[in-house]
Amino acid sequence: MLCIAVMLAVPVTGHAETGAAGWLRYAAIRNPETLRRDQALPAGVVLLDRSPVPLSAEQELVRGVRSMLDRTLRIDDTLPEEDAFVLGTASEIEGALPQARAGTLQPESFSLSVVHAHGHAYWVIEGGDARGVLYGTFRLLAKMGTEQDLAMLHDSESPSAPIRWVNQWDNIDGSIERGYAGRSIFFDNGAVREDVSRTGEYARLLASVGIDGCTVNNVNASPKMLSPEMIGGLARIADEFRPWGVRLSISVALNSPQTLGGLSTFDPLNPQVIAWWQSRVDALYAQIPDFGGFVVKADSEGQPGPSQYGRTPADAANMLARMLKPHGGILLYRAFVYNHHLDWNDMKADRARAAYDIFHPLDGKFEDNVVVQIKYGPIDFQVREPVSPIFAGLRKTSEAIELQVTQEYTGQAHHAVFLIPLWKESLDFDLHADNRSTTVASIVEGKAFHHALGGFVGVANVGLDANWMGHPLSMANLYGFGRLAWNPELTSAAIAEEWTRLTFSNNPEVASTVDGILLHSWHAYEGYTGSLGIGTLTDILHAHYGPGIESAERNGWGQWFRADHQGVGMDRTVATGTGYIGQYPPEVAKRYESLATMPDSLLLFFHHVPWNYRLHNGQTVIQYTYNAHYAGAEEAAQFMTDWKRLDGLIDDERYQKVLDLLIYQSGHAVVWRDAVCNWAKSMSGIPDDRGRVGHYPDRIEAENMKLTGYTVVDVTPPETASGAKGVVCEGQASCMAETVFHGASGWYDLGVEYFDYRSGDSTFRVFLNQQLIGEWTADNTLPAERMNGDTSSRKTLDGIPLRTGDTIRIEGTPDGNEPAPLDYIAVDRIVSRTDKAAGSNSPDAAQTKH
Ligand code: GCW
Repeated sequence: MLCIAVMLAVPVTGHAETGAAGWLRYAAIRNPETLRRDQALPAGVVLLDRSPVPLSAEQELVRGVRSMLDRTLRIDDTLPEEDAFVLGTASEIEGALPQARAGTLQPESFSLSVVHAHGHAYWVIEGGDARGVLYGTFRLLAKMGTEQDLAMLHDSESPSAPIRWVNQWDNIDGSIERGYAGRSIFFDNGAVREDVSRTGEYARLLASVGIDGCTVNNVNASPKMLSPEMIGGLARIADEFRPWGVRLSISVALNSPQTLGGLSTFDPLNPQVIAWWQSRVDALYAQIPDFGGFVVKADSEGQPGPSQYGRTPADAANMLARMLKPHGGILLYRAFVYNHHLDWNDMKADRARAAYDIFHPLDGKFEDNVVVQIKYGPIDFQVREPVSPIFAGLRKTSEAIELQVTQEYTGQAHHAVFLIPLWKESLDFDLHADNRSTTVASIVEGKAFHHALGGFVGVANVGLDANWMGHPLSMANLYGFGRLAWNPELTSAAIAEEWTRLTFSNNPEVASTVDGILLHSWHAYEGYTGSLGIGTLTDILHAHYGPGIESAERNGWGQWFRADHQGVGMDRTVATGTGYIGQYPPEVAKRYESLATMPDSLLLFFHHVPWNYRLHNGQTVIQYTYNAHYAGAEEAAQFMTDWKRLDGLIDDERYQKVLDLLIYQSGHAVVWRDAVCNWAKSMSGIPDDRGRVGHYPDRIEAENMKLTGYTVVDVTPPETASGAKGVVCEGQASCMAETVFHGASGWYDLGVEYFDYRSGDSTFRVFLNQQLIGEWTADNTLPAERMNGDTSSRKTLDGIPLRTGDTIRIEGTPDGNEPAPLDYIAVDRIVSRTDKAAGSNSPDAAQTKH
């Protein structure tokens, strides 16, 4: 209790942090009790192996202790005659301090213990190999950073699986596909960038959570990745990675022998093609002896593949795997192979079936260093999907789960969405193969079916922005990915807590506030985007960001939910639908086939039902849709309010950055809510029984205001603007929209809904009668150049005293192609302010106070 009180009394203000340090901030420990306890820690460190990876461990320990405890550890070569940290692999510990040996340690594992010998205490970090020493050291530092009692040090950990990799979707021109934090840390202008120092910092972050591999370029790969110049550049990145035990790998395009090598074919069974690949593999290993291997996306979304020559994925994978094998390299072949020209009119067509249909017949035909890399769900990183049935469909083939750390379909670093609970649902899901327990985690760990390899791949897409991922809270996903890959048994709450303490503060108020936001965020996002398993409902043809509901229907991409006036949902049953459910092992298939046992959360993924179908939770599909979207938007608004509790308790820079993002998110959540609810209402013809949808008494539509210079335009899709219309200022220096306030006098929050294109920085000024009460610039980087669900944004002016008859005027000044577009203003009466509690909600009363 005492320590909590002391900590709360020391606010951290004024001090700015960019987020570049991630969770490796090693913040100074202030809690006097912890400091007193940590007095007992030794003053020196001995490293028994001076190879690069353990050397990083030693330096990291010195750096962390210096930063957290304000002390410099003395470095010794041999065991000193005093207490010390002792770092080494099993055989070295055996030689120097046999009494400390932990028993058999697998590669990459570690054991932490305090051993008393020769009258001294030794804090031993023993690794199964060099990486194990590094991972153990980072674990020890995390324990120190979260103020655990190190005197009790006793921990022994092994990674769940050998493959714990990140993929980066970086293009060689320096852009990043689905990256939301600036340009590539690896490439620029067609080559590896001159300054690759950020890549070493990235590897350090990765190693600190046990990630041991990084694929540096987009799975939509450029053949130029295999040119001699590029290989030289890759070797420079590998040099940065190596001290952190991170192996470099690349994605390759299967047509490289043709486009880069000048051959007439890229048939994987052609001898010349094979010889060409061999020459490239030799060149890679000559310069990068610890090269990790290749990732292959083929026959998918326009990428070249073996099907062009009537060959199978196994033919292509094995050809490459055989060359990598003598070097210890592996070949990851992505199961994300599907036809994106499906026939909408064919009620049996189903994209979800593709991975199983293609890969199940190939089971047992792959080399043992091939791993099939499988997205968690059968479609594409949606806000909720069932697990892919192919996880249970490969008994003799190693598998890895692909998770998307970068928030493509989940808010693109503009929305806070902590993805660990989503991933946990997939990993914990029991597929009941062979009528026994086979969770997805146990399958990818290689345990369930005794696979040689297996593991976890996270599509990370960090960029050059100082804070790596754009949204400070997004880093929790990278941290959590590493932690889960290391140990999928960890709970979401434990991961959130650890990350928050290391990233922000050990202050319990900070920890509980941030954890609360993180742990509710996925559910909130699902609530206001796509509930009941319908899919994310974003514009799937463009940015994959804001609402764009109908974009998923009536085209070849197969992200259908088949909504019409009668009902909604994809019938994937065996009885009447696409038969997809039959790809699951019988126990799971039985549960999904029957509406009686179908979980509500995935209903529309598996079944087509009437809009008024009643869920297990008692609500109809349509009413639940309305309720979930309103509840989700309310939760998002609550995050903003909760975050304000941290003012003064964390550094100003990150406090303000997250606050601005949460304010934006709460506005965009309303855009989502309204778009989906209005669409669902017009589709179903069934009104909201709580009267909210389509009735906005507090809104004044821009198109109904008195306009000077502004013109009214239709917005498409219509549900992405209130009243389906907005106003634009075109061919004018500036324009005005004006209205007279007819409501009751009182305190109000004034929300201005406008559109903020990717380019152009329009400015807006709001006047109450003649008084300027707010102004801002629309300079956010949102992914569209027009009025739609991607660009719709809200600015809220809090606490405005309005009187009946007041004039509210907005002046918009366009910039570039952005015509200062407006949608509406929302005039929300404040009911919970202290003025109200004091018995007055009159602006007259409030004004006399000044
Ligand atoms: O989610 C989709 C993305 C594509 C991506 C593809 C894939 C790299 O929209 O940008 O391409 O998946 O995973 O291959």
